[in-house]
Amino acid sequence: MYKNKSICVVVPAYNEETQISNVIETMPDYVDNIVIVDDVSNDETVKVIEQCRRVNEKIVLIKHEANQGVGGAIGTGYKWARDNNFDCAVVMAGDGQMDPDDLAGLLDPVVEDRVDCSKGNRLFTGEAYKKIPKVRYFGNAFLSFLTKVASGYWHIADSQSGYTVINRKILHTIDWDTMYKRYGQPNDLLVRLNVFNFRITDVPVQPVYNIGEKSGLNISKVVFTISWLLTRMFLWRMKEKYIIRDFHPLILFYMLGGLFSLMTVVLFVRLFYYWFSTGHIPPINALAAMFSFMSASLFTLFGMWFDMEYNKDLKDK
Ligand SMILES: Nc1nc2c(ncn2[C@@H]2O[C@H](COP(=O)(O)OP(=O)(O)O)[C@@H](O)[C@H]2O)c(=O)[nH]1
Ligand SMILES: [Mg+2]
Repeated sequence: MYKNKSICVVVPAYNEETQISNVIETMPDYVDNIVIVDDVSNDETVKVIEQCRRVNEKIVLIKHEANQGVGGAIGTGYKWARDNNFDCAVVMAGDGQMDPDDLAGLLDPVVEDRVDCSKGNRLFTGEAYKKIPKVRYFGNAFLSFLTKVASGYWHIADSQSGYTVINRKILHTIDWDTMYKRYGQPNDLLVRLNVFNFRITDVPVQPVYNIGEKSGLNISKVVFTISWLLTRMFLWRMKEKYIIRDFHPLILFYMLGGLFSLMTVVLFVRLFYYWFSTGHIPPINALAAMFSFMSASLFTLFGMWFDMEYNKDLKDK
């Protein structure tokens, strides 16, 4: 128990035979249960966990029958926490990249009911730029920007950090079976939380690298799949939040922004085609392309601004 709230830590683990025992041993005492979800690891992960379980009765081991990916494993853990009536569910990786000393700081805003969800942010310390490999750092920055647009949580950054705490209300509201099953899970969850107006805050945590972890993530591949996921989730959120639950004019701004963006592309392609085939640009064509570009940027920016305004209270005050 932490400040009278029961705490369940969900640990997704795939081929972590060298790392998992350290995660278990360094778990703070106030954690009530550690639910480790193995995803058909093909090394000795399960054996190591079973050994630890003999001396540590807080451990619950769930074994998937087929590999579902890290998001699928987190969903399984959350459902266990929900069905066992926990107050808070935490996610910590099985490779030891989440510092247990940061956990109390993440739990505080949730157990004090200032927010419904808190998330670790590794960028506050300034150390991150030195510690996180560069390709990942910039991939993360790009995805964090897209996640702001898609989720409407403009005050949240470092979207790829999976170190999170959620409360009982979230556990019982979100449909965990439909949550994204692979590396885009943190992004998917943020968009879903926004539709239900859950409050969320970022808490500074330490970036942990070079402790023997081996990442299964290929950043150049994941940037494309998560961008596509975020595009779909953005459209879904617009429908759910601003059409079904409310009718907000920002939807018109975003729609006009999209329409003019499409027109801008068509007009610029036409312009270059003329340029290359005849050697000159008809002024009316150039004017139309520029007008279309300006309208697209303005409408889109206004859409974003309204969205930001609508969600500005969903944070720790
Ligand atoms: N259950 C499960 N866990 C996974 C899977 N892929 C990764 N993980 C776990 O998710 C955590 C983060 O994965 P990792 O590859 O280290 O991602 P990174 O730290 O963002 O580079 C680690 O604890 C992995 O063991 C999977 O397919 N299933
Ligand atoms: Mg890792």
